Amino acid sequence: MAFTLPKNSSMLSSKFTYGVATASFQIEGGIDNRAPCIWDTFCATEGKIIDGSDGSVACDHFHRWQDDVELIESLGVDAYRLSISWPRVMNEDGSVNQEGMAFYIQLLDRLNEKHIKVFVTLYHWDLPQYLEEQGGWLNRETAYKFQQYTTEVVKAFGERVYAYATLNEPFCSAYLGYEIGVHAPGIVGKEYGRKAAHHLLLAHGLAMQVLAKESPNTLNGIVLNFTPGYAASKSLADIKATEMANEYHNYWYAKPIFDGEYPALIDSLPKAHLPDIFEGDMAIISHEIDFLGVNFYTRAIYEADEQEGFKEVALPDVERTDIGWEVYPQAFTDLLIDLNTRYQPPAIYITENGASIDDEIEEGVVNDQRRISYYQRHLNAVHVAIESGVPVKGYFAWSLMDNFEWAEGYLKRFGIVYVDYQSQQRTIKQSGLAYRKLMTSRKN
Ligand code: IFM
Repeated sequence: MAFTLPKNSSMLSSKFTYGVATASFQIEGGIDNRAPCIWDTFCATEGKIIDGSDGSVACDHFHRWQDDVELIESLGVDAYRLSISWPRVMNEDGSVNQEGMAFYIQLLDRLNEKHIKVFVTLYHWDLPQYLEEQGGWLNRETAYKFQQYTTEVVKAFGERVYAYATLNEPFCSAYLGYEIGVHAPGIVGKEYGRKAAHHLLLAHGLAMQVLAKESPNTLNGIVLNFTPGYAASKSLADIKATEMANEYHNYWYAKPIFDGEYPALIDSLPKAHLPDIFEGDMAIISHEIDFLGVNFYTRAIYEADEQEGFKEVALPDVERTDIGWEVYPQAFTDLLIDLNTRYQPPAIYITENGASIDDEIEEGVVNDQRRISYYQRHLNAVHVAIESGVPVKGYFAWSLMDNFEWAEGYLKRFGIVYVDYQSQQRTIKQSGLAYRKLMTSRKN
């Protein structure tokens, strides 16, 4: 089985970057060697993680990283996207945890030896618990702590990195973590989400200042997730509600970065829900970026709601992945064209795309045809966007391997490599083999 793309597709060129992605908390384990993070605390809170699991072992990547680099190499990728665990490299007193930093340096060195480009994400949700105790992302000071952490990482990593993303999916950190509370730290209240978002965006801008100055040779940017909203009907009310939802969930993060202002919706939100925006904040947030990382999985359908303005509804009888997300690749093309039209980003990398499927391993084979079909259609969707002029330069499959899927624990598998959590054995799925074929068959 192989993925196919039209013969003349720029995605068949070796200049197009293909990779696999992971995140620290989801794969590392090795918790005795770092300070606790908000996800350790959240996992330890009864009822927060569906299967009652945690990240203490995960894929045990902290101890198995050498084999994992071999695995990554064996897939034939150009690039590996990983995240740095902030509580592994920074102590509470602001000093560097040298052992933690050394862990990443050896990993980066090995990837460099193998000519695998390293895409580093500085924050993929594992905030040090000691910072949460000071208010976490509700505390403006956390943004400045992030800037200091970025400075230390950049100094330590030197020339080893190809691209830095400041944050992964600030929507999830702010909305899921501080507004509806289904992610760590589990805070609930409309008065918190936008405040956390503002401090996250400020942290991004402050880190961009450091990256632009101290690491001018890397591509520096941010990773945002988008779940484009579509109206449930042609009624004006549903269309307006959908615009509102898109501003609240999607453009809330992109517009400040590109345009230096929040979406117009900000004017109709209650004052108590708004962040304190200091003079100069929006200029910091809209620091020029070299690339926008786009994470895409699905779309959402909205209808008007008298109380909330908009309400998400579920379409009956549509194809869904195991996590319940609709498979709708057209939204991927639409999104990429829309982002390009609105903001003209200098470059876009698809930093995550993939499917959760209830895989089974039989005689050493994981025949994940539904995931293969998902990837095939989404690769095509990216191709169509490129043909329409969107500057997509690379694509990362989420994920390298099955891992800790946040509030879903280990029940949802997104990997192109199967992980047996008992033995920690890794098995490349059929989707992984198809991806390898696509990458290794490129000619020029
Ligand atoms: O596993 C997550 C990842 O950490 C962030 N983006 C979405 C993925 C699937 O839910």
